[in-house]
Amino acid sequence: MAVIEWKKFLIPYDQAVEELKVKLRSIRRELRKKNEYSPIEFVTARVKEVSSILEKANKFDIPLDRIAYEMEDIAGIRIMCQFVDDIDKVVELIRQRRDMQIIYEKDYVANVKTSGYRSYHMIIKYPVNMADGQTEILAEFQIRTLAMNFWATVEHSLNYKYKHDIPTDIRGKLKNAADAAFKLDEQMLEIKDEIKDAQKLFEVKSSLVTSIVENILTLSSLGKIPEASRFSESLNRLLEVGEIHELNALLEETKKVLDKYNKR
Ligand code: 0O2
Ligand code: 0O2
Repeated sequence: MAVIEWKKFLIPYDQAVEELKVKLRSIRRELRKKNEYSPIEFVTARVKEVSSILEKANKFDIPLDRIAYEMEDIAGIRIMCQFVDDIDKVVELIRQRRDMQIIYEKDYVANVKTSGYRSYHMIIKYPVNMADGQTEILAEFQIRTLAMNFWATVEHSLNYKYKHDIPTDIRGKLKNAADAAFKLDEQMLEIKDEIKDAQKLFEVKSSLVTSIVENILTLSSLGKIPEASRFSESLNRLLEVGEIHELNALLEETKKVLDKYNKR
């Protein structure tokens, strides 16, 4: 049987996981900066533990020298979405990328597993530039909603606790919980526009408040304390109940006063 130097073997996987995490989080950051909706809510990733790799190789009869080719989830990236239809958008984003190659996809959202598990899986081939040249590794994307993730995480822990032999009554309860998670996703989709509007409103307000605070700080640093205090008080009054047009008006006022001093 082949002997594997695990530390060395896992280096490209560690690197791939770090790179993919950054790349996917950047999509979110870029869209948010442009004030656009991001179908990606958050991203986690991990390299499989050696003990789990060995366990899986044993279970599926994978010879150790075939692990890199036959075990597809040594590098695992999980992408969480707010709404079910965001999953399709993320899948599309990944399909369009030139820096990875899709090997195959498994749609456990349309084809729910008997356990109740739902997620969209994509297996990709990803090139990693190492100190001594390029190598390619396989990685698994799991794309799911927050509700799907909550359920899968709980079920995963229970499987671990009961060594994949969850008692029937708990299995039944998990099945009910899976149905509830499914319904929650459906209901969230129904009020999606309302939720997105509220989130947008929050973002617009918070960016207005940030600009006002910056102007107040500039006024203070110019020694214009009475104006700065007056604007601070107005801002405090608007913080909780202020409408967008009121915050906008306050921002304009601070700009006018700042312009006056800057022109001098
Ligand atoms: P487990 O086994 O669930 O207890 P960061 O600080 O976020 O930049 P960090 O801390 O290295 O980086 O990793 P991050 O993003 O917190 O992600 C680690 C988590 O990945 C794991 O936590 C899991 O929640 C998740 N994860 C676990 N298994 C898988 C998997 O099979 N596929 C994917 N895609 N993600 C997985 P733990 O506690 O390390 O792991
Ligand atoms: P980990 O790191 O413990 O999560 P299979 O024999 O069908 O179960 P296969 O063929 O390797 O497994 O691929 P599949 O079905 O696409 O599953 C790959 C991964 O999806 C699993 O990795 C899990 O992370 C997740 N998954 C699949 N089914 C379930 C499920 O019923 N419940 C939960 N919680 N997660 C699931 P591993 O190998 O379990 O590793």
